Order: sequence, then structure tokens, then C-alpha cells
Amino acid sequence: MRVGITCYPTYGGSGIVATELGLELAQRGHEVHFITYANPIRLDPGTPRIHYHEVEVSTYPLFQYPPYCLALASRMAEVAVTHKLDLLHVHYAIPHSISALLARQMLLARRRLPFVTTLHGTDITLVGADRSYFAITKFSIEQSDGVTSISENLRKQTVDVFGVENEIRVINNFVNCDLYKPDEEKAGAAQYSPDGEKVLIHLSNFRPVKRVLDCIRILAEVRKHTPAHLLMVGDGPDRGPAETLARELSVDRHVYFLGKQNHVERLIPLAHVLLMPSDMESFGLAALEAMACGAPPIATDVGGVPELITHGVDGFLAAPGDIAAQAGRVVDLLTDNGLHRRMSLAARATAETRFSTDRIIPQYERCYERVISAPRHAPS
Ligand code: GMT
Repeated sequence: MRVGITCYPTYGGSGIVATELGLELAQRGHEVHFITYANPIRLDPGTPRIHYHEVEVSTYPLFQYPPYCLALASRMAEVAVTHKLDLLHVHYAIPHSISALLARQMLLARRRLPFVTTLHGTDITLVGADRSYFAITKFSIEQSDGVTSISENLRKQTVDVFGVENEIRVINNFVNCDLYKPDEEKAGAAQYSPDGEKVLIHLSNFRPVKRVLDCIRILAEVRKHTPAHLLMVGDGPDRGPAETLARELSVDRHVYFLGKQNHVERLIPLAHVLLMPSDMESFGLAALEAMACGAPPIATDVGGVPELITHGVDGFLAAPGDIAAQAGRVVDLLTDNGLHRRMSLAARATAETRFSTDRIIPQYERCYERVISAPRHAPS
């Protein structure tokens, strides 16, 4: 198949899923065309069967807001014709599905160009639910030739909040278990923990929904019982406040703010535990990546997270904001090697058996086949 993929190319779970999906599809022999405003971060443009088409948005003094959505639609239509795309697959509803819809309409007289929309979470729970975007998000879902959601929880929320009637197929986030794997030696951790003390890790876009400051509070609490260091990977609005809090709680010497990183698969295996204290996660890709690396997640019992983590088996769940409970679980894992070993093996097994690329990518292929062979705009 020849697939056009559009996503947010910078940091964020939806862009990562879209990029990894494109790479996996290309490995399976499909031709993949990324149509985005920048090269997606985890994408090596030299990869066979991967193509990158940049969307340029020209500005004009009249435009207080340059119309990216329109430039994207034009580029989608152009790439679809030139490269004979079978379909478009857009990640994150706003504004990508509307651009895809326009591209489909632009080509209507010449050829069929169906599109699949994958809902990732905040496009529904935060942005889409905002009054200014509600109607257009609902419309874009209804107009899609196929809709997928990354968890059952998000599927249900989409139906409940938007009242859409078209079928939404759940295709979970996935992880490449050959790339994301445990590192028993953890030799690279020495630079963060010279005395071999245990390491915690957090990865996110440092937005308020991630409760990044809770990671600092959890570390401070944990250190009252056992030594530990914390790697903070990513960047965003709450990085500054987190750095300040680390100083205020006198744990700043034990927290490493590493900023945005391109190779998190090299960092996660250095950690013993992942912290994901979010207010909302429609799935929690970072937790899955940690599980594949054998680092049990301490996460919150929100959104689609319980579909990934089985409490007490391959990770722990607690209420958002419950620092004592989350810190207590971390202490248990850092001080009981038997518990850590059992949970680490279970976490890896969950990633391998339920969420590996081998299990998930064929689900997208089947979704594409259905959409391509459907007579016209119809549910996947
Ligand atoms: O978590 C974010 O804020 C980024 C966001 C995105 O769309 O880039 O992540 C969402 O998509 C990920 C990949 O499908 C999911 O694993 C995350 O749980 C989801 N984030 C939220 O629902 C907050």
C-alpha cells in the first residue's frame, strides 16, 4: 500500500506513534509518505520506502494566523496525486482530519482518497472538548473513512462526549521490543548515580496534565527512606517550576533535567522505575516503553492506563496527586529486589505479548485494507 501519514512531528506521543508506525509499515514493504511541517523526530529520512514532504506555510501581513490547515490540505492532495497514495492516515484529529477531508474533496472528481483518523487523547479530552473546537472535531470524526482510538477508554469517551455513531476501532499503542529492551548491567547509569544507587525516570512534554512536579515530590519522599536519583526527560512549560521545586525540596543534586532526547530507548533501560503521575493519559506510551525495558511503572489510575498496567502485577496504580501512595510503591520496588525482579519480568511480558509491533501493526494494515476497499465514505 502507499500511505500518507500526517502527525505533529515534534515531541509528543501521537507523533511518536505515527512515526514508529510509518517505519514499521515501510519495513513490511509499504511505501510511506510523511506530510508534515518538519521531519518527525524519530524519522531517519534515508530509510528505504520512507519519504518526507514538508508543508510550507507562507505568511502574509493579512494573516494574523497563517492558515496551516489549508497549506497541509493542498500538500496532501498534491502528494496523493504525484505518488498515487491509496489513503491518508492522520494522527490527532485537530486540524489534521479537516485537512485530509479537504484533500479528499479536492480530488473527488479525479479519484478516491480515503482517510483514517487516529484519536490519541488530548485531541478529544482537552482540545476537542473545548467549545471552540467541539463541532469541528465531531464533524471530522464523522467524515473520516476510518477512525481508530488508542484505548477502549478513549473510544468510549469519544462516543459519550461527541455522540458520534460511526465505528471507532481500538488499536492500542505499541512498542518495538527489539529496540526497547532491558539492560541488566545498567553501566550507563553511573554518570547519574556514581554509587550505584537506584534511578527513577520520567518522560513527557512537561505539560500541566502530566503533573511533572509530583515527580519531584515523589523523589523527595522516597529519599527519606532510600537513596535514589531521578532522570527528567523532555521539556515544556512545567520544567522551570519543577527545577525550582527540586531546589526548594533540596533534591536538586539528585534530579537530572535532560531535556528533549532523541534516543529514549538508551535512557529508559538505565532506570529501575518509571514515574507517570498524570492527571489524564488515554494510554500512556511512556509507561509501555518502560515496561518493554523492564522498568515497572508507578502510574495513576486514569483514562486508558488500567488497560495497559495491571496493578500489583506489572506496575502500580494510584490516584493522581497521591504522593504518599506513589512514593510508597517506589520505595517497595527499590528496596525489595525480589518484588522488582518479578514485576520487571511481568512488565516485559505484557509489552511482548500484548503490545508488540508484531501484534499491533497488522491491525492498522487490516484497517487500511477495509477503508481502501470500502465503496466510498463508510465506517472502517
Ligand atoms: O501526552 C501528551 O500530552 C501527548 C499526547 C499526544 O497526542 O502527543 O499523548 C497522547 O497520545 C499518546 C500516544 O497515543 C498516548 O500514549 C498518551 O496517553 C496521550 N496523552 C494523553 O492522553 C494525555
